[in-house]
Amino acid sequence: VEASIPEPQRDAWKRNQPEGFKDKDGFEKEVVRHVETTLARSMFNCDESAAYSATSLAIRYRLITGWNKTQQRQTYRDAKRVYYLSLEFLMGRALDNALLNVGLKDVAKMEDIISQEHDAALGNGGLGRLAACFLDSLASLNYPAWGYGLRYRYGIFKQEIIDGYQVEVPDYWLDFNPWEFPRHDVTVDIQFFGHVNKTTNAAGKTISVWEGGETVVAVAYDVPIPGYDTPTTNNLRLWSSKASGGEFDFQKFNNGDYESSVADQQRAETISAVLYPNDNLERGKELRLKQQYFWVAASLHDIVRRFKKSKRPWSEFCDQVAIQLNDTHPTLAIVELQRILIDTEGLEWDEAWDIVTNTFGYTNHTVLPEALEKWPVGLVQHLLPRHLQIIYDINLYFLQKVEKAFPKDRDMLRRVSIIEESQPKMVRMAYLAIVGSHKVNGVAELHSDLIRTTIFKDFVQIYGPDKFTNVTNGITPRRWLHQANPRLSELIASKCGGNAFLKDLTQLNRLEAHAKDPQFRREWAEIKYANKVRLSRYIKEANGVTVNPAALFDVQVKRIHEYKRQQLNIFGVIHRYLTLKAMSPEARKKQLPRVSIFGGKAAPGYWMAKQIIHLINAVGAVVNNDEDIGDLLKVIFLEDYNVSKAEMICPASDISEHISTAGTEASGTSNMKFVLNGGLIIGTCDGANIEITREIGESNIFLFGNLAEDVEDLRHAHTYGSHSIDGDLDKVFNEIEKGTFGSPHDFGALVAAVRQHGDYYLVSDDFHSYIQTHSLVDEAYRNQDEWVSKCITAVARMGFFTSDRCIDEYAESIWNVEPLVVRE
Ligand code: OAK
Repeated sequence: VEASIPEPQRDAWKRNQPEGFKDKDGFEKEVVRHVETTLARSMFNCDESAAYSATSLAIRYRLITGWNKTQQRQTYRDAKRVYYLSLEFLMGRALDNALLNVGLKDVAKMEDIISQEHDAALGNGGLGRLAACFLDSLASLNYPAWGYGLRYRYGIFKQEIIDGYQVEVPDYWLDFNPWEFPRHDVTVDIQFFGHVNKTTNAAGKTISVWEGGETVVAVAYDVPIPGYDTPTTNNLRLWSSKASGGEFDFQKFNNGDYESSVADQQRAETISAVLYPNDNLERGKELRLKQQYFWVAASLHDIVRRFKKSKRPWSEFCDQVAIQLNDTHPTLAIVELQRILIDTEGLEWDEAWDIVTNTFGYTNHTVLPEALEKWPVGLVQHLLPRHLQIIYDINLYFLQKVEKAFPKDRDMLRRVSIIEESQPKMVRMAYLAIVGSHKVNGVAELHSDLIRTTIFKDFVQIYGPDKFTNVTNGITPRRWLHQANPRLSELIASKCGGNAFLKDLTQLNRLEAHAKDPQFRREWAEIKYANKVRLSRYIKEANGVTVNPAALFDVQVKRIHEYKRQQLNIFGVIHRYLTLKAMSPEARKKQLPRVSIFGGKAAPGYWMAKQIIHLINAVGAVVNNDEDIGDLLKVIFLEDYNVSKAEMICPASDISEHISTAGTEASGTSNMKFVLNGGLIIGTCDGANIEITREIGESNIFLFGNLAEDVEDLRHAHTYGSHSIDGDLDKVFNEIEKGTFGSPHDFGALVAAVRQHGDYYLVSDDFHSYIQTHSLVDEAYRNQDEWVSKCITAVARMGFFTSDRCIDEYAESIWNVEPLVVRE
C-alpha cells in the first residue's frame, strides 16, 4: 500500500495514520464525541435512535480505514476483479454485521441499539438476498470484487395488514444512512432516446455515432462491505439518478417555464426512485428498462474507466475483468460493452465480441415463463436505438453460425433467435445473455438440469454442455448463524474448537459426535426454546395472540406466490382444524400443540397472492379464538417479513415449509437458513431441498409430493383427463364455502383454481401426501431426544451450504480470479 502513495504525500501519510479506538473505553469516548459534536445533541437527551446514530458513526470509522487500504491495495496490485451486477441487494441491517466482521462485537453488546436500524431492503427476495450473501463471502475470502446496483430511494414496500388484507406503505429508508458515501465527483452522463448517425472516423472507417435525446446523470454512492476477520473491505457502488445541468434548468426557469424545468428534474430522479416490487415476474414497463440501462451503462463506464487507467491493451480486458449477470436484468451490459468497444474504441466486431463473451457470465434464477424477460423491439428501438442495431447484429452472426452447424433444421433458427417473431416482436433477454456469456449457471442441481433440458436445451446443442454449469446457492453463516443465533453459535463453537467454523463451515461436522450426548442435547434444546420464547413475545406484541412456546413451531416465510404454495399450507391448517374439531375433548388432549406461522409480501399487483394472505388471516381469526382448540392450534401471519425479522424467526422454528410444486423453485435459500439454525424441513423434491437431503440424510428431512418429472403429465391429465379432487381437500373447500372463515365469495378464486382451473400448481395431487407427512412430523416431535438428535446431525452436515463455497466455485470455474492475499 505504501508504495502506491506518490512520493510527496507518502511522508505525511506515514506520519498521520488514523489510529481509531482500541478498547471499550476508547469506543465509548468516540460514541459520546459523535453524540455531542456530530449529532450536536447533549448526552442528556441521547435516546436510542441517537445512540444508534453515534454508534454506527463510531464503527464506520473502522470500516473506512480498512476500506481505503483495500481499494489502494487492489489498484496497486492490479489483479483481476469481479463485478457483480445485480438490480437487487437485500442487505438488511449493517451495524451488527459490521461489529462482527471488524471484530468489535464483544466491545459493544447492544440489542436495543442494533434494532433501531432500518433495513436496507433494496430487493424482493431470494435473488437480492443471495447477492448480499455473496458480497459478504467475496470480502471474507479476500476476492477483489465490486457490487454494482441502484440506489433506490424507496426499497421494497412496508407491508401492513389491515382487516386481514395487505396494504402497501412506501419504505423511505434514507433519512439517516451512515453506511453510504456519496461520491459527487464520480458521475456518468447516461443517454436515452435520440438517433444513430453514420460518420467516417480519422482512420477512414465508417462508424456509428449515437446522438442521445435525453441525458441523465448517474451519481455514485459507495457502501463498504467488510469481510469477516479479513483485511478486505470491498465496495458496493449504487447509482443514483439526477437531472443533468444541476437541480433544474435555470434557463427554462427564468423564462417562466417553471413546470417543465421541475418536470425534467423529476423525470431524471424517477429512474432510481423505486424498486419494482415483483418477485419472479417481469411486467415490461418502460421505466424498468430505463433503470436497467441507466445502471448498466454507468457501471460499465466505471469498469472501463478503471481498466483504461492500467494502460493495458484491450486484449487483456478479460484477464482483468469478470462480470457476473445476476439474472437477465443486466443483460444490456453485453450490448453496451460491445458498443463501447466498436463505436468508441474503434475495435473490429470480432475482436470486440471475443472480449465481451469472455468477460460475462450469466446466472439464471428461475424457469417460470412469466419471469423470463422479454422487451418489445419497438420499445428498445425508441429508448436505445444503437443498442437495438447491435442486438440485431449479434443475432445475425449467431444465427449464421447456427445455420452452418444445423443446416437442415429451419425451426431451430426460429426457436433460438434472440428476436421472437411475435406480434409485437420481442427481444429475448435470456437468449441474449447466453449468447453473450462464456458460462451460464443454474443455482441448484435440479434447476441446472432443468435449464439444460427444457428452456435452454437448444443452446446446449449449439454450444455443447460445457457452457452450462451448476453452482448450488449458499448463505453466509456469519449473518445467518452467528449474528441471528448467537447462543447456538457459541454452543457450536464450544464443540468445534472455537469460531473457525464461521470461515470453514465444513467443520460443523465435529458436532456429529455429540448428537446423542444428553447434556449437549439439553443445552441445544434449551437454546431453541429460548428463541421460541423470544418469538412468542414478539407475536404477542405484534399480533396480540398468546402462543405456547412449547408447541411445535411450523414456519413458512417467503414471498407469497402460487408456485411456493402457501395455499397448500393454509388448506392443510384448515384440515388440521377440522380434524381437531371432530375429536372428543379426551382425544384432543392427546394432540400435539402447533403454531402455524406465515410471513411474506405479495407483489402489489398479484391478486391471487393477496387472496392467500387474506385467507390465512381469516383462518387465524377463527382458529385463534376457538375455545375448543385453545393452544392446540394457532395461526399467525407476521406483518412485514424482512431480513431482520428473518434473523429472529429462523432460530425459532421447529419445522419450516419449502413446499413449492416440484421443478418451480430454482433453489430456495431460506431452507438452508432454517436447517442451519437447528430446525427441520418439510419439503418437496425441489431446488436445493434435494441437495440438503443428500447432505443431511433422508431420515432428517420430511419429503413429500410428486416429482418434477411427473408434473407435465399431471397437468396434462388435469386439462384433458378427468380431474378428481382429493377427498380431504374437498372437505376443506366445503368448509370454506360454508362461510366458516367469512364470506366464501372472498376465497372463491383460491378454491376455483384447484377445482375448476386445472390446478396448475398440483395442490390436490400433493395434498394427501402433505397431510400424511405432517402426521409423521407430529409423531417425530413427540420423541424430543430423537428430534433434537436429528437437528444436531442436520446442522453438523450443513457445511456445504455456505456462500463461501459458492464463491470459490464461481471464482474457479467461471471468473478465473484469485483472492488477493495481503503481504504486509
Ligand atoms: C427474481 C426475479 C426474476 C427472476 C428470479 C428471481 C428470484 O428471486 N429467483 C430466486 O432466486 C433465488 C436465488 O437464486 C432462488 O433461491 C429462488 O429459488 C428463486 O426463486
